[in-house]
Amino acid sequence: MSASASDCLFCRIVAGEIPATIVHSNELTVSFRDIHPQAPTHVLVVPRAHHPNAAALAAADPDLLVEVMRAGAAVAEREGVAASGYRLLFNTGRDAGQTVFHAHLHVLGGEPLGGLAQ
Ligand code: DGP
Repeated sequence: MSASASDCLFCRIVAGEIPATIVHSNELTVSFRDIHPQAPTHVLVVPRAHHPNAAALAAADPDLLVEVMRAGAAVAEREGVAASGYRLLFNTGRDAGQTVFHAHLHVLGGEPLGGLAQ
């Protein structure tokens, strides 16, 4: 998969072309606040490299998927929700409600989250 896609919103955030509130970044991932938060903490972790969804990321670069998960756990620690609990969520495909086709991990927490759905 290509390192970036010029028409991809999250590639443009990674490149600094579109502003976002970044809470964590490293060589492989960037984490920023969701523009429409669904919980007191709602951060998106994206790989810098473009992969259209989590399944494609897992198939192409499983080590990078692990790095995304590790960054999600680091974000939860920094946001102060690790002890009380948090949700890590990938929407994959249309029926799951995926709207941005660059793999992204939702980190949700800061309040009781209820059932399975976001
Ligand atoms: P999903 O439905 O899983 O594809 O989640 C996409 C998320 O991306 C959604 O919760 C809203 C968020 N989002 C969409 N556009 C922007 C943006 O321009 N900036 C930020 N920070 N988040 C965005």
